[in-house]
Amino acid sequence: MGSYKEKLKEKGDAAAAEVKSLLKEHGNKVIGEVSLSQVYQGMRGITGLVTETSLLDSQEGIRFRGYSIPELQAKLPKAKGGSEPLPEGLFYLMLFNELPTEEDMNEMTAKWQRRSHVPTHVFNTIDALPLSTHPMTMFVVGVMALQTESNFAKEYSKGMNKKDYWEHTFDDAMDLIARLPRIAAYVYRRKYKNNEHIQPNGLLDWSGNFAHMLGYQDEGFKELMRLYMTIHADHEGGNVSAHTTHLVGSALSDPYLSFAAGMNGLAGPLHGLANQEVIKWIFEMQESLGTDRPSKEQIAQYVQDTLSSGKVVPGYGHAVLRKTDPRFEAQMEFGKKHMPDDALCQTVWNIYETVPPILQSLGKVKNPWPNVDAHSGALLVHYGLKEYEFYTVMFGVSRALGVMASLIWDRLLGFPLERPKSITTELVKRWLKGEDQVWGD
Ligand code: HAX
Repeated sequence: MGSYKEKLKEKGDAAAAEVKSLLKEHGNKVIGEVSLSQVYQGMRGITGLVTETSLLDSQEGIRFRGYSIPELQAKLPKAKGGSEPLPEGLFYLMLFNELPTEEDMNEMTAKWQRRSHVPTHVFNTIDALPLSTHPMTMFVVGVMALQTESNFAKEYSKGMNKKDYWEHTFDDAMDLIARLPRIAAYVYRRKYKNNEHIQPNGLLDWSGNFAHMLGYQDEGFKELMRLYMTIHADHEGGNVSAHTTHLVGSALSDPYLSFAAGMNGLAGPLHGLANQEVIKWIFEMQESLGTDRPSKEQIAQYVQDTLSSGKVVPGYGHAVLRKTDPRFEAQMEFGKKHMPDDALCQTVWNIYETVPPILQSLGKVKNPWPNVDAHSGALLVHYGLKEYEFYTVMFGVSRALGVMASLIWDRLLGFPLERPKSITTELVKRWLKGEDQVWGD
């Protein structure tokens, strides 16, 4: 057993014993109440999951194993000459609940490099899709084709002991994370760069190599990728991509199947696809106004037009957050440092000043502030990555870090099949008349 596995087993056994005794003593304690509107309206605010890797506070935003984004920026190891945190370090933190040293981080980079080979049939499978296919579909199809490599599935079919689930989940998670940048870059170069592919550079870190394979050699873009891959990695367990990965994984579907399922959720416009929608919406605004520097008055009018045509303002609002997303702030800071005069970034900042009071005035939007997706596209466009349909794939590569670390922990803690109770409106009506009960047995 390699040192990572020994370390994980030790931590996993201790945590599982702690949870067991916690449940033995307090398992019957009631953790909250559920209202009928929560049942009908997306289960908002119902505490029903344990996700160890990160925790979201509605006012403060995300903390990864207790660390905020500015703390990660200060404490995680950086690339030589760089100032952004390396996602390898974040994965180490989420996995082991310990801040990595420079050496730990280098070891993670080296392990991913060694595991990064993508078999040819994956590329051939992607090639079978028409070029018009959305990049997220190509990405998910690539991940599904890679499922042939699942260690977990192979061991399960041989009759694996349930005590070993976590170990093979760990192997699949490490392989998958190592291989995703290659698949994503393949999708990008196939669709947008004439099928001219760039071989990986084994001397680069995970994000630097991703930038290189996409075809962006600028150091600034590599730094952006390190920040981007860090801040998009995890957002506790209830968001659609994380929850779906966890749910599908709870059926003991292997990590490839579970991650692909989560990615299909990320591809929804109310979730990860919002990053493409933001840039599309701004490009359409620029075109309709005939300027790349719309005034705040013009932006306000365009927002009103968007709302009156029955559409949402993409990049604004959140199911949990009630303040500006610190992931938006981190990207704004990056923009102000590296591209303060960029017309698109300035438009994003003007939208930030314009949209919240308009959404507030509607009286129904619970969070009028920007989320992570309101900013990411403008930074990518600055470096030349204008093909906005690809943006959610980049989000997906990053999200693998959080959902895979969580899946390993699900298995270390021996979490069971997820199976909440559902009801019908007919039953609700009988319950309201006192004729039946709505809770499960
Ligand atoms: N523009 C217009 N209306 C909005 C809005 C926005 N940005 N955000 C919320 N609303 C509306 C809702 O559509 C809802 O209207 P109805 O009652 O008429 O249906 C009402 O305000 C109440 O919604 P809410 O309770 O504030 O928000 P929800 O928890 O239901 O939804 C969403 C959260 C993120 C889906 C929502 O804010 C939204 O659609 N935002 C725009 C899309 C977006 O940016 N998504 C990315 C979110 C972050 C993420 O997951 N990134 O990956």
